[in-house]
Amino acid sequence: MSSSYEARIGALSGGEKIDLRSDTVTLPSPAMREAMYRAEVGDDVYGEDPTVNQLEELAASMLGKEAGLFVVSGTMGNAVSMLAHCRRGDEIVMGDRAHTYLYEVGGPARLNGSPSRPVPNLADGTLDRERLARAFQGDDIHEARTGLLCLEDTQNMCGGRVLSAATLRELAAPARARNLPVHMDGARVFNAAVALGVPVSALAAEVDSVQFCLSKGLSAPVGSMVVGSHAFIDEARRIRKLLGGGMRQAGIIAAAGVVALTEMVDRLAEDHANARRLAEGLAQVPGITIAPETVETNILFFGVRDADGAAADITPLVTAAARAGVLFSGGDDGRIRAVTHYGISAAEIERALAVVSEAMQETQTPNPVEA
Ligand code: TLP
Repeated sequence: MSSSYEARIGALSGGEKIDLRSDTVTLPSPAMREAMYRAEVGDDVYGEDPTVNQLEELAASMLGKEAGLFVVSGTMGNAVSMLAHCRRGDEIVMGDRAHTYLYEVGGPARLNGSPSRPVPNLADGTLDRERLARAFQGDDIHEARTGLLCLEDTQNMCGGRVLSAATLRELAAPARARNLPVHMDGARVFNAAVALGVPVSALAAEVDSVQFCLSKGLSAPVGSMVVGSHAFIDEARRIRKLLGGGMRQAGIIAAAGVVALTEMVDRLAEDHANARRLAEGLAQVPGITIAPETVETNILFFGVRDADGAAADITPLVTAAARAGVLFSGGDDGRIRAVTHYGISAAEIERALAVVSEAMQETQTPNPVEA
């Protein structure tokens, strides 16, 4: 199976393209396809899909929680978690660069009347402690009551930064002092655990619930997991149904999730090494701005500067690199994001570096007619 299969994967991923836009572009491994083909299934809304049940138990035990829930996406996992923890109208404290704040369609506000209270994220992915301490509300009748604190590990928009167990504990403390629950958007929590060299349960132990993605670095085609206490997961399951997320023979996709958790965790270290190498190489390219020492996992951001050292437009570089087959995502904040993942080799990182170097020369050489 494997050689023609690998060739087909190559074709599906665009052949020669080196796609660094996100780890969401990962394709299922041959073992995942095989497991999906062979999966035993049943009606999961009746709790009768053995493969979904296996995945939920496996996720819960790896994270050290009582129970798990298979959901369609990270966004759904965070939404069911936020709604399960909060009463209607409760405010949710989170980072101002959190995925839950920026990129989840205002879910809690629309679905639960729950406003978000943003606290400034610091460059290291943590939160401004002083602003965090003042973010909790509800003593005064003018204020919405705070229902939940959300933390993100790794912190995507800060550059895949890792929050250790001790840091999570420290950030959770103001919520704990008020007896409030803490949820982790752990879309990439396995990257955090691998980078720290600790079991993922050590990070999960600092929070009440975790959402993590099977379909990013772990390379499953679909799905995320939510884990927490039995009572929390019972409520989350009801909300998943409300949102239309009660799937039926979902074992077909859960089977890939089981492979993701049993075979794809340790290899994340390769993605981290590739990201570090990419960052170090980029730092050598004239006109690129990057701090390679801040690259801890599989995400890095970099910028472009002009001859005077001022931030320059990233569009010419992103466009030229794409023409040469290297895809980055260009943010509207003037930064380019690169994400390493399953399917990107060390050799492809070297090729991407050569492409960036050439593209920089091309885009930064003054036009001789105008000069
Ligand atoms: N992140 C995607 C985009 O939406 C930005 C990416 O390419 O990084 N939490 C975090 C920290 C995430 O990075 C993402 C997706 C999610 C939640 C949402 O997961 P999905 O896409 O499965 O809904």
